[in-house]
Amino acid sequence: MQKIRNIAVIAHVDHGKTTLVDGLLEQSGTYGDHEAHEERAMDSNDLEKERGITILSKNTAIRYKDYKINIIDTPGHADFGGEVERVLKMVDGVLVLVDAYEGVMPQTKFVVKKMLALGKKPIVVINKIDKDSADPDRVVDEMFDLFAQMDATDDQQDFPVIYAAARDGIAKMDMSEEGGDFQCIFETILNEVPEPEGSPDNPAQAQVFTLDYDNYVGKIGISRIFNGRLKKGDNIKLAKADGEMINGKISKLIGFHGLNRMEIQEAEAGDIVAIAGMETVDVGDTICDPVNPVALDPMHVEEPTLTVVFSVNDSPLAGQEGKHVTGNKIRERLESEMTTNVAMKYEPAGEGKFQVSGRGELQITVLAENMRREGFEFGISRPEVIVKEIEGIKCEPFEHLVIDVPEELGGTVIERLGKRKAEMKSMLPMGVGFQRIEFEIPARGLIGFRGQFLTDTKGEGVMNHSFLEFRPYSGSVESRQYGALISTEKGEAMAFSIFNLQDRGGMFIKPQDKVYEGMIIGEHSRSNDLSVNPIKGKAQSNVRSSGADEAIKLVPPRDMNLEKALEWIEDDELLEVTPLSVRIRKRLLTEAERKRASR
Ligand SMILES: Nc1nc2c(ncn2[C@@H]2O[C@H](COP(=O)(O)OP(=O)(O)OP(=O)(O)O)[C@@H](O)[C@H]2O)c(=O)[nH]1
Ligand SMILES: [Mg+2]
Repeated sequence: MQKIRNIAVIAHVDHGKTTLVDGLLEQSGTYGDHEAHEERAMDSNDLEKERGITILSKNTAIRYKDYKINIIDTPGHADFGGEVERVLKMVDGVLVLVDAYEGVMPQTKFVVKKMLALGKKPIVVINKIDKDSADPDRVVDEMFDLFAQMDATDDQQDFPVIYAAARDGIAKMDMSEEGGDFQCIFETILNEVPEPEGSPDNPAQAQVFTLDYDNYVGKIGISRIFNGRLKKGDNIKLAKADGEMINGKISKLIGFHGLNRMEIQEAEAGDIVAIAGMETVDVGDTICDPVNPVALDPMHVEEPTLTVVFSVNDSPLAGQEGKHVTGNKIRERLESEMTTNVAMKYEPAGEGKFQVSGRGELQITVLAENMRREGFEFGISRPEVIVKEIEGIKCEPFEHLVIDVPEELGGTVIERLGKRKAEMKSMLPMGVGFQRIEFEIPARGLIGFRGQFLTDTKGEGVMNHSFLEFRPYSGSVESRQYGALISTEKGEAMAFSIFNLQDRGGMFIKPQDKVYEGMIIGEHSRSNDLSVNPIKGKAQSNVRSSGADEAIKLVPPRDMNLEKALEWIEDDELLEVTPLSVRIRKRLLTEAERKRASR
């Protein structure tokens, strides 16, 4: 039997997982001599590269001595936490990274809790020790405390600690050592992570934990083989979550090595491979021996907590910038998304309307962003949390929120969050004049909070949150404080009118931008909506003006990207998303309609 170790790399967002995997690939000599590779090589899709975050978990394999180490890099953002949970079932040990300054963050808690509950063996990596503000001793203590709080077993609590500057390829077991490289990480993996259980001689059992799609071979299930052998061409039975058994055949078997995937003929217990040939394959399905089919425990797929409505764009500018604009096209696209993205759900919601649910705003924006790049044009409504009934009680999702703010601003932020039904749990000084405040807050209270928070803290505050649980509904929370500046006209915005409007609030548009009646062009500095004319040119007059008024000084417009705009809008507003623009509008475009509706 092959010597294998299976590990996942888990952590809070940005603590350096993908960078560490770069180092593991590099220092194991997995790359060929002339193989080109970029920084954070595993973040392979466009959005991941642009945003510098991991969206999908991905696996790779390296050789170290005579071992094969399968590594799964996971996303750290809370919206993708469900995926981490599934990945954890596929591995025997984990590298838990934690930033040497930031320490334990909401998603650190989330992933550590899941990992401990599944009985995995942790190796703690204190990363970014090169930072000036690094405080590795404090962070090690925080990890010990966290493990203890979360009922780690003695064996888990006795975790090895590695200190690393992953970006510089440095790792060591002792802070006092000079230099150091990733040898100690490889050795610790070999020594601490249990070898896979199961036997190649048992009837085959493999479980699918991620789906992929390829135009040539169709749906692909990335799977961990727990028992037996799988060969290309094998007949198998596919055990579904509902107990159904479907006959299938392995048309292709794909192995991983570094950044490459290659066709292989055979794989055996303990390994992680991609399997093609089963059109109905889903996450959690077991690929079984056809004679002796025994399904593995189905996998828990996290429920969505947030929902929005995608709709056919019906603004006056509809159809001018997009390629795919019809309800049919949008429906097909959403349906195809759902075949590989198990964490999201979709259902039709009336003529030209589609309800899309997921784990958070980022997950929804990533889908919308991909669609607009593919040429789609559509509307999106304000995100709503999913309310559900548990034992007869109306419940809503709650989040664990951690904010780091300059000390003098703590009070302001606490007051704001109070109005959003947050409950403060702790407050600690963080050194360098910052304090860390932890809250529990209904997810509803967080919608639209980020923009406010960044303004309140002049961009210095940092906030992080992750899903806690469903709890009884907490009543109404404060929403947006300011009204909208709404265009009364259709045409192109004029510098002169924007100049005159800018003391009414913050503008979202610049001269020459297209506007229409009912489009929102800025945020009013008061709480009510205000209708304005942004296309008025300067009136001709006989009075000679001095040269000075030619130099109109415009404040740069606020950049309302998809995420910011989605957080900003209210129930009676919509986003209009096209490949070229993100516009904000009132659902009802004319003032008369809005007046009628408000009666
Ligand atoms: N100073 C310092 N920065 C690092 C180190 N390792 C990673 N970084 C930086 O931290 C940032 C995040 O690194 P990533 O590897 O993308 O982090 P990640 O954990 O994979 O992030 P997500 O996948 O989005 O959760 C990047 O800008 C890295 O260059 C380190 O050892 N020291
Ligand atoms: Mg990453």
